[in-house]
Amino acid sequence: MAHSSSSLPLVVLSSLAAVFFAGDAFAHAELVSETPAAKSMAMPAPTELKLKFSEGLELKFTGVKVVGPKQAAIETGPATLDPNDNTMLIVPLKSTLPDGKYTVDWHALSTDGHKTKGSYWFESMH
Ligand SMILES: [Cu+2]
Repeated sequence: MAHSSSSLPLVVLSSLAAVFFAGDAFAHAELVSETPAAKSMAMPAPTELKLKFSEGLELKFTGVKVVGPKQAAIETGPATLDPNDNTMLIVPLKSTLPDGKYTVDWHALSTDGHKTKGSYWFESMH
């Protein structure tokens, strides 16, 4: 009796560690690449943003918030997934971006149910 109550937590801990390895390292939707690329200068100004993830996405819980020069919120059209690739998020921009620096805050829910988020910036010149 005393043995089983003290050894159980160890079993739980080691299986949690296994889940962490398998789940975190390989299953979450991490941003793989983006267009315009992070820290790049886009010229001419982009008409859409493309974000490529490592896993399939749930569109309903995946999106971006774009902030431009002077902290202005940038209007985006409805995001879609590439019809042939559910790891590719496409976000249309509603009007030509004024020259300046843009920050893209993204959040994603992968098809395995894990949430991830991150941020990057690019510069635009038309
Ligand atoms: Cu995951």
